Amino acid sequence: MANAGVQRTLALIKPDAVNRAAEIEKVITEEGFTIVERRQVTLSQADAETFYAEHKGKPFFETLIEYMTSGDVIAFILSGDDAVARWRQVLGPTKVSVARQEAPSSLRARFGDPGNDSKNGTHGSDSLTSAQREIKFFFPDLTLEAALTGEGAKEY
Ligand code: RTP
Ligand code: MG
Repeated sequence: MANAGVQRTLALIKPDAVNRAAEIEKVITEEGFTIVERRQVTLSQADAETFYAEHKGKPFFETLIEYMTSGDVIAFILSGDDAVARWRQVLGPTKVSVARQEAPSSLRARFGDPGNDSKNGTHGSDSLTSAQREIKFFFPDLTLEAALTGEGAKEY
């Protein structure tokens, strides 16, 4: 398969894992991603509902919104080769119990709550289209072009 090239993706540390942000950031850099932007924010109910609009009406939606507004989240723009798919790979399966079985070294296996299918500690955009939308959502001050190309973005 052709190399996807350098991409940007949106990563989140969810509220229950924010107290372990340093360990998660270490994994981010060890896996070869560059942190282009980082921002700690508290999501309002409306923010969380907008971010997860695709899940409105699903049985876990209310629990998910409650979880995502229960404390700060940390948002990152990550840059790297094939970043969208590769960051999803680093996350592991959505459910922590499954992640612990199938990908014990993944972030969700290590930092999620195995007793709760919502509290999986971390997020990553599931496609380039989602990445564009989610980067714009968390970093509205960057123009979309800057967010994608790095022009005008801070270098760390
Ligand atoms: P995310 O969007 O957070 O990166 O997770 P994902 O793509 O792997 O999974 P998705 O299907 O988009 O689900 C979004 C988030 O909702 C919570 N969830 N709870 N109780 C449940 O059965 C359940 N299923 C999903 C998780 O926090 C999941 O990450
Ligand atoms: Mg998702």
